[in-house]
Amino acid sequence: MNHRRALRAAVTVAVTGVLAAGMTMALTSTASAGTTLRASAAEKGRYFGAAVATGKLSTSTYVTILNREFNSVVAENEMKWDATEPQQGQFRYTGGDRLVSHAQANGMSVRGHALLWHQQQPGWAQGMSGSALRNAAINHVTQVATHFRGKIHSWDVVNEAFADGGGGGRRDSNLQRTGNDWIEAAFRAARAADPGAKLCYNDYNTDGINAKSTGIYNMVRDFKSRGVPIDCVGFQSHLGTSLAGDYQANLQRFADLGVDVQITELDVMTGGNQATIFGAVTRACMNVSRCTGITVWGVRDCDSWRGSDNALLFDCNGNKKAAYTNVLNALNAGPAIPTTPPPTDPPPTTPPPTDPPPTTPPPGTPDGCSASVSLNSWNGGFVATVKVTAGSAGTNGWNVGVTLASGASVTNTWSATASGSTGTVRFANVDYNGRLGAGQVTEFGFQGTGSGAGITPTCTAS
Ligand code: G2I
Repeated sequence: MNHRRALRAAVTVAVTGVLAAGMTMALTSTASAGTTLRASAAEKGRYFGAAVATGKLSTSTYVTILNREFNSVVAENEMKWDATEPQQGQFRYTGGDRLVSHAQANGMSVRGHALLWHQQQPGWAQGMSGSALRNAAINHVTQVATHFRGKIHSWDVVNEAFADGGGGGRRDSNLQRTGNDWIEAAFRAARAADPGAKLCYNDYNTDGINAKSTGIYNMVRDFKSRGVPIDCVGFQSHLGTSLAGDYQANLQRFADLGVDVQITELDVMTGGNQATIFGAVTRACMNVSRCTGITVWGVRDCDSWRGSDNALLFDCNGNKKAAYTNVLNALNAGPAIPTTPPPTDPPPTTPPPTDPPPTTPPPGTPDGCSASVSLNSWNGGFVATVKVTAGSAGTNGWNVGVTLASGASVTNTWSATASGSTGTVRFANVDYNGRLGAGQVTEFGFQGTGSGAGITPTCTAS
């Protein structure tokens, strides 16, 4: 079904209590008897989440349900571009930080939504184009992912970039007009900024094998073949009165590409089939071992952007609906995500070498440090990720110099401090990454305008 865009705010999620065992349990379809969505999902190695409007975290009915039933949250609006960078270069994290705190206090993980999207852009970005917009967008990704670094389970790096209708191609937008590589540039910047977060592409009308989901499938396959960092695909699943027969097969074909899949914004039109569809979607996820979690787009019907559709699991008074029961039963009946079995190989029969460590460094390991760069370039800008490797003596600190092409300049830097922005620019370690043991590696990055061609870093250790 189509998106409806005028809505209401939504929900909150929280949870306390049992985050039980999950991952170590059953490898097969062992039924369990969890009595909350979060406990039942966790027993099967998965999360069950809700979209939250932080304004509702002071509403007690809402928070009670959130904390009891959910172990994952996503901000319905507060981590979007318009909310986090209302003026260019001025970042505001109040709502997002509040949600993260609530999650941490209640044993919930956080999905980040969404770094780049054609909707809900701040006014200043809506009016931009070309390399100015590309640079602003990549800077946005870098800044926001850096701010929340280490706190986000999965980021929707790019949201809704494919067109509806039969073509299976990209949606036109100001971002798309900066060049077809904008999506991969965003994923690379997000990886550099928060290497621990899973990076997802998220979209709607992808609930089955159709032209749009196939367009996305082809992009993911291409990204995997070229090493573009993508870890997961989100299927929003804003559903109507029926569910495509190949819903599960579609999830599975993406999983078979080597990415996780997640149901990210589930809600279902009210009516005779609502509870059945909620149950079927949950079963489909449980049957796909790489389907790692389900998020519903709000807590109670009255919290939903879909207004009178009554599209969620709890009624406006906070009572569980039939759909809730079907979801809970499907979680309890489903298989757990298989855990990776411990290695069964016998331990090596040759003893480890007992020679004393060499006193001279192996050839090719300089005494000081070395640096190498990987570049993510587009027409008009680039992101450089620099790997610093300590030599045989380790480092107390390091300093990396690069000479930029004429016309190029550094616009922002992470995990290092830059001196200068054009010509020869030097990057010094920050306090937490200067001290490296022999052979140890750290990374920093910077974004620039102009061409990144020919950057050859040189490293000096102290
Ligand atoms: O449209 C449903 C969802 C489709 N996928 C991406 C999601 O990010 C999207 O969420 C909705 C929110 O549920 C709405 O709450 O995104 C809408 C914006 O496109 C959100 O609506 C906005 C209203 O348009 C604004 O007028 C309002 O100020 O919510 C804002 C905060 O209540």
